[in-house]
Amino acid sequence: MNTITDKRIVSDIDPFSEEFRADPFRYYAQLRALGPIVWLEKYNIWVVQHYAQVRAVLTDWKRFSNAGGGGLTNYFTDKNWRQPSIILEVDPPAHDRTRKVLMRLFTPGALQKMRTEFTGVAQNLVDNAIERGRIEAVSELVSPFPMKVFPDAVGMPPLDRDMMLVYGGMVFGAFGPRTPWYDQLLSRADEVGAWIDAHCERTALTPDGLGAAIYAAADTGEITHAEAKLLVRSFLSAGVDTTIDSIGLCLRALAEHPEQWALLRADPSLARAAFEEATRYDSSSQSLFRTTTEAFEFEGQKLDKHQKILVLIGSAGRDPLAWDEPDKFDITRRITQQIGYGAGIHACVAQMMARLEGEVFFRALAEKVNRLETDGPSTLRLHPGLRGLTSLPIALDGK
Ligand code: OVM
Repeated sequence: MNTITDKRIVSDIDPFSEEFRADPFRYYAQLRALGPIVWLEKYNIWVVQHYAQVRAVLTDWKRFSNAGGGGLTNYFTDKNWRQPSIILEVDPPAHDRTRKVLMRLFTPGALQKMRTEFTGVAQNLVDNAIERGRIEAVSELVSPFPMKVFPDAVGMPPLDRDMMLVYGGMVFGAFGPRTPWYDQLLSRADEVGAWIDAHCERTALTPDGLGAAIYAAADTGEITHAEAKLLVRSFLSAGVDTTIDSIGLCLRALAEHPEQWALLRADPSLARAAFEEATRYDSSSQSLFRTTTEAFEFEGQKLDKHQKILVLIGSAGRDPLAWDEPDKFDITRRITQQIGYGAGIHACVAQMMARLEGEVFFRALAEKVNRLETDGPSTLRLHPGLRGLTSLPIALDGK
């Protein structure tokens, strides 16, 4: 009998259940009340839920590795459905080489060019929404934005929305447990995988986009051409659903907090801060996984080698030990410790592009829209994967 192991705090909470996903914030508070690290008996995994422990895990890549896979599947012991990501699901030194190539894409100049292009798209979408007056915002206003600006920036032809949704479901659904819903999705893995692959080929990309810039790093020998293709795949995997869902949740937060909307409408320069606050308060990426590389003690608890840790960044963003009035949506909050993009060496590599999309979208909205209200109940996606809305009816008037 191991006395350290006996200290384990056990919970039967299921973070992948529909009940949990319908209101994760209530369960986060329950988990935080239990202790700094909790054993989830349903999946035999650890979970951390406080800001300090979340940051500690994410910044200790040697002991909390990404090579075990981005989700519940443990690559140290089991095989995954798709070839592992060569940036997300590897440790240094392999990680540093691929990360460097992507980091270089987001220079101030590149972002400035994107800003100009994104702004035109956002303004058009907002104008169309105002013209209609009452819309289902997810399909008519929110998702068309990343679906247009992202492939344009990468240098891809317009993307098939249904294919992207199915692929996103597969990538992020794979971070959860095997369920009938997930198996059903995976039945299309060959077809969707081939479609994605074809879009990542150099010949499918324009010569002036981010995709071409990734292939340019292959020409200099920094990475191989096969690696370039996989990095384009990472872009396509992580870059569309995440921003659609985060912008949708931010829009809902604004529509449901009229006083916050009034602030933004009066001062559109608050758009970036509003999106930053939504990334803390309620955004698409609520959790990440790490896998232990050895046995060691963490927070007085013995962890074994190759154990999975669920890292609840969404809970860290609501931790009262780290934030004043964490459950309040306050777009004037000064955020210097954002955790919504993760932390450490794997923190979202395109976070400046994500912030830019949010800023540009909400600035266009604030500049053009006067009344913004919910127009019926919104619905959340409840199966495992990203947090996001499947519908958001809103009513809006122009200025
Ligand atoms: C990747 C990838 C896929 C999904 C998410 C992600 C949050 C990365 O294929 O590299 O980062």
